[in-house]
Amino acid sequence: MSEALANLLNETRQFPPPAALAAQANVTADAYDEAGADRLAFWERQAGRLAWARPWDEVLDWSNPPFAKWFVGGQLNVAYNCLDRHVEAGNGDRVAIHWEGEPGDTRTLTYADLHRLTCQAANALTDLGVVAGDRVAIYLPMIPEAAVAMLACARIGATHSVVFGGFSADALSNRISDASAKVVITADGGYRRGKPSALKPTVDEAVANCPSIEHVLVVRRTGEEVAWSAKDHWWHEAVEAASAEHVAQPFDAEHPLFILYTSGTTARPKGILHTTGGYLTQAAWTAHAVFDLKPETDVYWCTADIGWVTGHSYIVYGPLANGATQVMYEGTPDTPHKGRFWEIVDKYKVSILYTAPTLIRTMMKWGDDIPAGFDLSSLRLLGSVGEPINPEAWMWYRQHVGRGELPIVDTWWQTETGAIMISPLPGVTATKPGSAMTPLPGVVADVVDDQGQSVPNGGGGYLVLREPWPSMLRTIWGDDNRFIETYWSRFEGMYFAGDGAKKDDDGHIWLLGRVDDVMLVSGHNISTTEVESALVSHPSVAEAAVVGATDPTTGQAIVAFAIPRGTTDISGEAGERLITELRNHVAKTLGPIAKPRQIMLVPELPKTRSGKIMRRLLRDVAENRSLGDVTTLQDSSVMELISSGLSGGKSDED
Ligand code: 6R9
Repeated sequence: MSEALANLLNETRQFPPPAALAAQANVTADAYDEAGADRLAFWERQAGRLAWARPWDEVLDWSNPPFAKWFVGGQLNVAYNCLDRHVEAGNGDRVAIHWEGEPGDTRTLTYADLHRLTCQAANALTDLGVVAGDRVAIYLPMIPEAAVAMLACARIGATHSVVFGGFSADALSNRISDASAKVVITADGGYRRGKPSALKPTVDEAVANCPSIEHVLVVRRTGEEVAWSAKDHWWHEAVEAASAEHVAQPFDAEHPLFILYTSGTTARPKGILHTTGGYLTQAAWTAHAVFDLKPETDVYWCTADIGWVTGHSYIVYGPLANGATQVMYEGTPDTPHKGRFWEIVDKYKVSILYTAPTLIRTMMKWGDDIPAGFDLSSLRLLGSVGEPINPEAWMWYRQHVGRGELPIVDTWWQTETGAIMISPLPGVTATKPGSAMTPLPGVVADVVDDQGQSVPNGGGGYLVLREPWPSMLRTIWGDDNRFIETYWSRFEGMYFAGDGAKKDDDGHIWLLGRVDDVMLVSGHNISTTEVESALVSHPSVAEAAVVGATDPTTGQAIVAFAIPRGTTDISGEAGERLITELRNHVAKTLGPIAKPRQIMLVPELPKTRSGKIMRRLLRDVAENRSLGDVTTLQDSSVMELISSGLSGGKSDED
């Protein structure tokens, strides 16, 4: 039988947790034993970290798989857990959000401030006729009102659907219609790359096609002129006029908390539905365990957009449920200069930084001297999410951001899983650069072959989850059949995540990219991640993407796109030489089977808003080129080809 996925990359470096962190860690190795002995009792204890208005009767009802019910019969209010209980405990003066606008304006919101604003927004939404069970769309820039809007919905039991501020009117109206949202919360605009970037016109265009929308609440952020209709209300007028008194009602543990759309590779977006008790339990516990959050002393910063699941679980619900202090930043990392992120770390004395591999590789490309120009000594823990992190990017992160000593947690999870599933525990795990290591306590993951059989150590295949988990998606909004088809049909009784993975000789898990992207070269299934990591391990490469392109001899051939590091000379013959060297470097690192047929040196790669490389577009480019044309040096026509498929940079893909 053929192997499901080849295991080519061999990485032997390993870093134990710093002794001081391990000695004080929130979670120790005992957690694995406890969860191993009784998984449901383990999750029950983590649910106990929250405040419940009514305790549950049963931890898990799995009598009708794949439709799970967690903490059956329990009742709680998510906003109460994220705000009121911290204020009641005497921590109202603690900073919840240090907000930094892109132009440099700032706001500081304590837990008492956030609580007051959320109560007012809850009253304002109620005044507009929003009741528990209604859907509210949120289309906002990275401003505190985004968190307030989400919490206000949660507070009154309305289900929010946050849509990326970069999406088109079409994408927005499809999502509003699919969920029949009653209200949309937006802003006049936000700041991006030094300029105001309008949002309201996109909403106006979308709402014109959405009869379900009764009201539009508009936050004033940029002060730019906006068109106005009878449905529109200024946020500041509605919210500021509303009472700050609001008693949070408890909702059932399985009450719908939010819908978040992911489109994957096929057309119609899927509305991933998350509910209340299980979601908050796992979001809160993982923030506590994986980031080792100490609410009294840490300053935490997750650089994700709030429209990505990472922003939901690790800006809003996880950190706030723990009473943490965090930084929220509106803008891009290179505005007004390429050191903006490090300046923010320095300014707010950030101690925990959670970001994406795409950003780390971008920082690598910009050069080591940029982080070196700032005081990053407040940092004590680094995290990564969104894509496999190549070993070289991991090492760069540790070296140039983490002073060569900080632990890195590479966290694997998905919109569908709701919270982190596979990750090191920072005080326990000896990490390997590029590996997400082991499933968290209470999570049962495996790598299986085509037949659904567990692969032995050293083998590659499909990443699956064998047991339900509290923050799992409950269904696809309005389409239970698609939920079953998409996630539970490939392997009997298992959730299939869509990712390829391997177990190394110690049984540690390495993510190998989406199985849709796997390349079939002369009968071997080769992962994009391993070839990309081999390319990035060359000192002249900052970032790489590879795709399989149809090839008359090998079935598919590997075509690579590489972004050179900082000062690399890629003109004329130097470029030709570099390409030859890179092809040989990959062959030497992974074996001749993985040698790219063709490498193009490019200045940029097409990415989604959450930083994932859109290999589909690169495949189009790769397959349209004539075979003889092997070397293209910073050929702008390559990028024109790529960008012509991107419809003005507003990608509707995540
Ligand atoms: C949280 C998030 C999910 C997909 C997932 C996988 C990729 C995320 C990763 C990772 C390797 C990691 N992914 N984290 N791959 N290592 N640490 O990203 O959710 O936007 O739904 O994407 O992202 O392919 O299946 P989402």
